[in-house]
Amino acid sequence: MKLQFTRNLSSAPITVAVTSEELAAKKLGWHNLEIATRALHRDGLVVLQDVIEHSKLDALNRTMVQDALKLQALGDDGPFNYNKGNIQQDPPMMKSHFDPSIFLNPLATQVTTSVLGPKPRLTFMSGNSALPPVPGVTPQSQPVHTDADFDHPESPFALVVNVPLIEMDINNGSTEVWLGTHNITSLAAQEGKQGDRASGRIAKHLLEQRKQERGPCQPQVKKGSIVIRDLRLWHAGKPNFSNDVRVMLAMIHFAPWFRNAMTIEFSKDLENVLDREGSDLQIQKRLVSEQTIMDGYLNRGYGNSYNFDQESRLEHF
Ligand SMILES: O=C(O)CCC(=O)C(=O)O
Ligand SMILES: [Fe+2]
Repeated sequence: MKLQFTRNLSSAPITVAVTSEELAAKKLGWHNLEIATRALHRDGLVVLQDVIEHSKLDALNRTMVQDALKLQALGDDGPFNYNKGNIQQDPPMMKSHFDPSIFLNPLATQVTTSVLGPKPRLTFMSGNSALPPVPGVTPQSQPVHTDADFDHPESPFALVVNVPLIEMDINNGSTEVWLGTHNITSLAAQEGKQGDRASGRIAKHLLEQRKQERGPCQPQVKKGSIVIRDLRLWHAGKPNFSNDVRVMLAMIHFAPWFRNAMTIEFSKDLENVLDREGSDLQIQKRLVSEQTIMDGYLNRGYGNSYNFDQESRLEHF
């Protein structure tokens, strides 16, 4: 029998109602910053609502939906994650498609900084697209997993900043999340080797046990929201039963002390924007020509082929 000192908490995430004043100031007030920070520590996830202008999301969505269909057409050779209904998909990192309120949102960075410390490292910018059903194929859920598929710190070290480009709900594959699991999980809970296509899966008996304590939820997330999730949190991509591709961008902010070595490829024409709008982050970047971006951005790996661990890790902590 496990000792229980905690009160029963909801399976549904906390949503911060960002005010128009906060939006204009590009800064949350203390009250909302407290809510977001405490939610991330307690639940491992928080939603910031009414943060991004819909027209900006629509413009990017038009491009990325077209791209998603190209990637889907690659079939077995495509960058799918766990099953073919969910693909890893980069946005084109060039000025014509880059809106800082989407990729370098100051409110998101304020919250990640509150948890991780000054100047989080931005080393990963990609997306997960839940694809509409294919005739003759039964829509599948991903196994419940953690994206931290390695021996990770027990304190917050990485936050995923998710920006869905359309409203997300049960019908179009809103991500299933298991709140609070970031605080109880470790490598011992996982199956699969780091980097494998299906790594990070949580053992079945642990899911059964956790369900009794605090079950999963597929939240409805309004368009214009940002979802910030602890990298350790148990979650699963769910089937998209709708006719619309559901694109959800994923930017990872690592703690400044966590020496993740990944770099992001950007077009040179973004250099000034990144310097100006990303000055509260350490952006680990490689500047390349626009042509190199065009040739490469739809030709990357699946999600778990990236290394979210750090260099020269402490061995005996
Ligand atoms: O697309 C989603 O909702 C989640 C995808 C995911 O968790 C993954 O591919 O690792
Ligand atoms: Fe995942």
